[in-house]
Order: sequence, then C-alpha cells, then structure tokens
Amino acid sequence: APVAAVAAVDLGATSGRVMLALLHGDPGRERVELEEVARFANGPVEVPEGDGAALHWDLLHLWRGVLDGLRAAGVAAAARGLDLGAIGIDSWAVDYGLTGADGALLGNPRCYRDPRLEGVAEKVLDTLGAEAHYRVNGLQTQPFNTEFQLVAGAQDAVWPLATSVRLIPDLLASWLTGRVVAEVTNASTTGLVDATTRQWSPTVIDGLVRAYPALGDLRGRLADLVEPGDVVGHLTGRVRSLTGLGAVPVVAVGTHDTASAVVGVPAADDRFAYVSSGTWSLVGVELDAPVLTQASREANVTNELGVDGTVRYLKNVMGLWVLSETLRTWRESGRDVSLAEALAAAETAEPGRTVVDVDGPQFLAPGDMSARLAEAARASGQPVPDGVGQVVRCVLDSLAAAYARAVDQVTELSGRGSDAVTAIHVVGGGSQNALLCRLTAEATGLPVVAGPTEGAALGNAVVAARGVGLLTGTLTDLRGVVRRSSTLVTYEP
Ligand code: LRH
Repeated sequence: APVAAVAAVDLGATSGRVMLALLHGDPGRERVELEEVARFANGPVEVPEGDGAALHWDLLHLWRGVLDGLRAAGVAAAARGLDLGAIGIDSWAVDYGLTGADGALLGNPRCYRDPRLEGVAEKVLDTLGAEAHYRVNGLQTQPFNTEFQLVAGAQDAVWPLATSVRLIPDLLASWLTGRVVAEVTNASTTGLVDATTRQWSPTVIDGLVRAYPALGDLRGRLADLVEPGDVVGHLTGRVRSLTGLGAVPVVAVGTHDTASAVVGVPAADDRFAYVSSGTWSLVGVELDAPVLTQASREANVTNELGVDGTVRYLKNVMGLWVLSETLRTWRESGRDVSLAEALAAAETAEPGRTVVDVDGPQFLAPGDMSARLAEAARASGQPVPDGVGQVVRCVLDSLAAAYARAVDQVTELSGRGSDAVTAIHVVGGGSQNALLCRLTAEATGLPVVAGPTEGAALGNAVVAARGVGLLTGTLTDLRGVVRRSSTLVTYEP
C-alpha cells in the first residue's frame, strides 16, 4: 500500500493534467505510482486584435482544471487513507500573466506563438549586443523569450497598470497560496536571469530598461527567485474550500516542464543525452555549469537552469507540434487521420525520401504544416511528400535527423568528449512513438531508452515529495525512484 501521496500539476501546450503520485516502498527502495485524476485540453485561442489576430491562453480554463484536478487528487488520496503531502506545478515556459495593484489579473496571457513577436528579438539583440547578452544569460534566441515578449508588451494599454509579472506556474501557485515567488528553472527562460549566479541579472534588466524605457520598473515587477524544493506556501482558506483539501504545502518544483522532465530521466549515471518529447523536443545534456562561448551562441544552444544547481544544455527542436498541427489541419479540412493511422502509414513509406529542417521559423505558427513541408522540400530540391504516409514520414525522418544533429552539437560544444553520451533517454508523450524512437536510434547510432511517458509529472512529483521530506537524496537518487517507477523500452541502433 502507498505510504504517502502528492499531486503533480503538469500543464502542456496541448493538454494539462493533474496526477496523483502515490509513494510506495521502504526508504531507499521507493517508487511512485502515477494515477491521472484529471486531464483537460489546452491550446492557443485566436482573438481579433487591430487588423490582425492575437494568440492567447485560456488561463481561467486551466485554473478551473487545476482546482477540479486537485479536488479529485484529494478524493483519490483519501480513498487510500492518505492526505496530500504536497502539490507541485509545472508548465511550458516563457509565458506570463500580469496583475495589477489590487492583485487582479490584467487580461489573458499571450501565447508564445503570438505573431506580433516576429522581428522583435533581432531588434532587441542588435540594441543590446547579442554576444554580451549571451555571456550573461546563456539563453537561446527564440522569438518568444519572455524578455522579447515584455518589450512588445510594454506598448500595451495594460502594461503601465501591471505591478507584477508572473510566469504561468508562479501565477497559479500565487493564487493557490497567496504568496508570489519566481522559481528559477522557469525564470531562466525569461532571458533576465544570470545563468552563472542563478539570480536576476541587473546587467540585462537595466540594459533592457535603458533601451526600452516603457518597461519602467521591470525589476520591481519580478518576484524574488526560489529554487526547486522550496515551499512556496500553503493552500489559502478559499482554495481549501474550493478543493476540499487541507492546508497542503505548494512546493516550487522544476516549474519549467522541461526541467521536471529532465529530473524524470531514468538514468543511472551522467553519460546520457535526453529528448524531452512533447509539443517541443528538447534535446540536450545535463551540466554543472553553463557554456557561454561564442560557438555555443552561434549554434543557438541554450543554458536553461535545472534542479539542484544543474544546467540543461539543450536545443529546441520543433517537435511533435509539426505532426499534431498536420493532423489538426487535415481534420479541419475534413480529412480525419488518427495518430495511429498516420504512424502506420509512415512506417511503410519510403525511408529518408524527404528530410527538411523542421526548426525553420515557418513551422512555429499554427497552420497548414503539409503545405509548409512541401515548400521546404521544393526549396531544398527534394521530392514533395505526397499522401499521409510520405508527409508523416517526412516529419519523423526530419525530427530524427534534427535530434542527431542536436546531440552532436551539445556533446561537442560542452567539451565533454565523444564518449560522454552512451544512451539517449526519450521521455514524455513522444516516447510512445516507436517509429520515431527507432529512427532516432538509427540517426544517432546510439541506443534509445524510451520512457517514462509522464516524465515531467514524475520529475515534478519526486521534487515536491523531497521538498516536504517524503523523499531524500540527490538528483541521482531521485532518478532511481523514477527508474523503479517506469517501464522502459530500449531501441538498439
Ligand atoms: C516545452 C517548453 C520548452 C520551451 C517552450 C516554450 O513545453 O517548455 O522547453 O522552449 O515550451
């Protein structure tokens, strides 16, 4: 029988879920059993704005999903005679809500795929100096890094009214507990954190405000940083009555979903690369210190901060988004192809017929992916994929090729030597995609260990549990718990 329970809230760009994590076993032999108690859809919502359209997140829908899920987690724990020992929340990175002096939310958060971000990053980096900037924050250039969103948003009518900028998990945690913090793994995706000191960077923040005075007192709008494992606070009285729970502590986990997913890598030693495979594929290694060289910047490798003082040295690969958008646009045009059908067709399609750069900026915005793939094929003088099998195969072959490139780049740029990586761990929903795992093993020449599927939720749960003393030990010990909790499949190259 389980000896303790925690709730892990994991919000992705296409769905959110609340997991009850039941802790089993004697000290040193613990394992976690996950039970999904709630799942709800998520996705950007297009809203008319000026002559165009803006993409927003439906935050209240997510909030309702979190409250209902926490209530369900409490009920499921009680059925085992347990109280929830902790709550952890993680979500996709970079996006934020603004609140005003009275604490009220000022509008729906923007989605990182919002079209107004086009061209902003380049302007900002030209002004600040891309090289010096990277030497401090070590962050990849993506159009949606929080700092660029803030520069664009400083023109909005609500900005002068905003007194607090909160990334999504911090915002939800503040509503649950009444306490506002900024958890550092997610904060490291804002661009405003010094990757070496793990503190807000006065150099970056002051430089931005000098260049864009409309940002005003930006530092004053950011909460103090906390590390994963710190207790944010306890459920407020109102939330207790909304959820039927007691004064459960909310623990700052790796609130960036990718940080939690990397904790959820079931590796026994440090000789691994990982692919956190969901909407995005985050491909990288774990390091003790950031790599801030010019070569690293030019390769657009990021130094995002991890749990227990680690650095997630990785590349963003466009990921299964390209496939899910392909299926969505087909569905909307009356051609309903299930994921299983799509993968079966890709399985028998000609291998390597068309391999495109799926990281091209044209794949970022929602829309007709098969048209964009055709365009990329034509532009690179390759055959245009035709039919479900060829289109899906093109996506998967292209993803596997991008993974192999990224693994090579991060290993080389981290200076760890060519034998530093002996296996690739694929965690997240994409670990169930057997064809993609096999293609990845072939493209990298390395064994691929697939699983757990719920890597982020597991990584979230073990850090939350350790934060309140239900587990102890190092990151390697936590990964042992993950390993004992997972069914893994190995694909040999
Ligand atoms: C994956 C993820 C990724 C970020 C992106 C915005 O869900 O958090 O690590 O780059 O979303």
